[in-house]
Amino acid sequence: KGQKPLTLWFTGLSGSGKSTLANEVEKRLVSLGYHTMLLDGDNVRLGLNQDLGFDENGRIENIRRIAEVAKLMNDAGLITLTSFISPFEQDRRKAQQIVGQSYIEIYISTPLDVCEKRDVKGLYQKARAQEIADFTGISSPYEEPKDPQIKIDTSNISLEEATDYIVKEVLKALVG
Ligand code: GGZ
Repeated sequence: KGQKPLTLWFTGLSGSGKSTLANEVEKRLVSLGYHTMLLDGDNVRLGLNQDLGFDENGRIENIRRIAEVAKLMNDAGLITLTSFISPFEQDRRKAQQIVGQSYIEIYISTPLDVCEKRDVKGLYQKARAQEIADFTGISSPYEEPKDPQIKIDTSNISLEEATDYIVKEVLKALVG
């Protein structure tokens, strides 16, 4: 089916629900007949970007390369979903420039205390114990998006509700 390429740029803290939601949104789009590509830590940080760490320069280069890949995927006609913390405003603006008009920012605004309580991977505990350096929200900043196209806090809603909301907003961009 003919489709307009988009890059759905998920941003938010570790544990905010980005990757879970990006996965669900992708499934929903695929079931509607769209062709997609999901970029996340598992397929990018462990491969293409395995030379990069979590200091400021590592994150800047991480985001730049992801934006370039998203653009290539868009050029191939795919809806790209990216799930990275992308903590710096300047880098998100650069990503938007690289990707161009197809860029849609989705801020998963689940607050730090909720993310820390979830602590799915035990990383916040390690960061508090200073076993991990430069941990976003603890020892490295997260600059809140000022004007995201879509914003959702997953603290008090189900995965299904959050997915429905994002998909509804994305479909507006796809048909509009
Ligand atoms: C933040 C870190 C760090 C540090 C490892 N700070 O919850 P996760 O595990 O699966 O997601 C986090 C992921 C963040 O990588 P990104 O590529 O999204 O970050 S950025 O956009 O800022 O470049 C977390 C894990 O990697 N992780 N060390 N110090 N998250």
